Amino acid sequence: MATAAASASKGRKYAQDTQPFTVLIEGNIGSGKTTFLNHFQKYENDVCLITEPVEKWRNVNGVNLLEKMYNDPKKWAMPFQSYVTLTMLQAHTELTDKKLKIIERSIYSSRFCFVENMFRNGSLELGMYNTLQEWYKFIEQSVHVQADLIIYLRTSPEVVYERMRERARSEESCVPLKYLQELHELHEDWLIHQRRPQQCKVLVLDADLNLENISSEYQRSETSIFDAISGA
Ligand code: D5M
Repeated sequence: MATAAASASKGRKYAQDTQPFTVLIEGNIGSGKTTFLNHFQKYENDVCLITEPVEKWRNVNGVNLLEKMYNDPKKWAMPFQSYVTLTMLQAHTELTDKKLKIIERSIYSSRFCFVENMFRNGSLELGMYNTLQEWYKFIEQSVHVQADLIIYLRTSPEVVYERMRERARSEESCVPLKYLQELHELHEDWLIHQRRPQQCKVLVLDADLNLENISSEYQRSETSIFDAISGA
């Protein structure tokens, strides 16, 4: 198998020819990404669904990096982001013979939202932040991580704060509303105000809606995805 560096030196990106139409599901913590993905289970013959690798982050050979990152961000934000980058890269390049791939979050949300926020709030030092940016630049130049469509599950911070508290994931017990407000603004900057480099179309769904009322939003996204594939 070609390496990323070898592919790049030939002007081709690693995994460029092996990826189907790719959709990223983006949104704040508790925005309903997993529920959204579950909606597509019925198309499992045609769709490769890749959930966010949270369980890997919670158990790196017995070490819970997610917990350590929340409890002691100054020490653990960098190793956590390093591992997130690896696991998201695995997700972006995973092979499939299905014609559609849907990935929960991406290397982009790590970069534009979480890492940016950790730098601004002092969890990442400048040298750590710059190291991660160098990784992102190299990955962007040499590996095919681009998506064809982003679906943004847009929420209000207050709504996702309630959902996060209800689901009560132990690692997130210390997460304040302010953190979700900051992440919200970074998602908005990226996906609504287009203040980050982003080449693909963004479909925005109202993800404040509860489960009973969100089905029309799911339907809209399904139509958009299948229309885009047939026109691709
Ligand atoms: O839950 C995923 C959890 O992982 C949530 O606590 C946010 C956290 N997460 C996800 N990606 C990152 C990055 N890149 N940095 C820091 N924290 C992250 P979910 O409900 O899917 O949002």
